[in-house]
Amino acid sequence: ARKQGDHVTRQQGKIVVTRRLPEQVETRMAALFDVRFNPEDIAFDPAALLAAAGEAEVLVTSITDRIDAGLIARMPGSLRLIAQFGNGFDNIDVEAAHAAGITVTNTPSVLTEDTADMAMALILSVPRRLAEGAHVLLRDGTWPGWSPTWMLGRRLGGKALGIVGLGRIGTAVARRARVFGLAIHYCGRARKAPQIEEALGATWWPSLEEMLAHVDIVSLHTPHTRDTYNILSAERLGLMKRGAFLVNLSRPELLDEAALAELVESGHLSGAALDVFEHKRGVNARLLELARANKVILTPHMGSATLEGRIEMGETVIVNIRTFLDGHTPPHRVLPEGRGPL
Ligand code: 8YV
Repeated sequence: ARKQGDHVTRQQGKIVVTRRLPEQVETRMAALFDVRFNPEDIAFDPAALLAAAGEAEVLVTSITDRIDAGLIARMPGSLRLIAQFGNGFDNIDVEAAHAAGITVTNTPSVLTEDTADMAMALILSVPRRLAEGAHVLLRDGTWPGWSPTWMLGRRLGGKALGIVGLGRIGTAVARRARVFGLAIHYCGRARKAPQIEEALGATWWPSLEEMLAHVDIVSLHTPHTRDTYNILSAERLGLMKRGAFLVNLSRPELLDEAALAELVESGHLSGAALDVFEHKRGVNARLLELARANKVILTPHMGSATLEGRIEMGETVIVNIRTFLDGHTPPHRVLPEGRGPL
């Protein structure tokens, strides 16, 4: 039987990892634990995982690995910890894990700044027509030459940015955006302390609907939970200002992709920059078509993808595992309670 407090020495820790991790992380983990990496880099195959699991005490997962109640029930009885290599953990049924006596951890903080950098890059990319100008025209040799009327985008300074979720990443985005001259607006579960609002120059909106109707750019920085699923529904997206645009580096489940495509197609929204898509379904065909027409910028879930960030995520996973195997509560334990409505 699994007991949360059992003491196990580090060297005995049997770990199974769902996929390959950056070399530096794998080397470090292999030096510390008895570890097996799934040789597949991209695909997640529950059957292969179960076959590789052996008597694993720890399972290391990533965002596209669906660790649902059914899989948790079929994992070996030795499993006591699911250590997510990532900040978000909506791929894991934390309630089912908890009910089975399995602890869950994640790697917050270490990817905050990298993700905020990418958010800023995407916020800049739509109004300044970055992908179209820098990538397509020169690469394809379709640039007719410079003219004062050519490639006119829209100025970022003076526009209003609406941040949905002013948590760690949202705050890091606000700090950057302020330097670019954007007025910061936000909504979220709770209003921030006056000194935080003052430091960011941030204006709080108790209603998401009202904020959407006020801002020029909407950027999503809230996790995907039962309560945030489809918060940007067709109806709410329709409230956005004419000419506004949307940035999503969080989770695809937060918004209605078909409605977003329609609003860009109709010209109501000037565009969108999306880093996340429903992994199983792939990219929505209409959004892909809009990307071909340079109305939408699509990046393949690159928000936190820096070598430094990945190494720090690996270190955080290792700290969580070692602390747990030493019989203590890991620093980044995730609890099953819902995070509550936005
Ligand atoms: C990474 C992410 O792809 O951490 C998250 O929540 O969405 C991404 O930054 C992920 O960490 C890798 O598992």
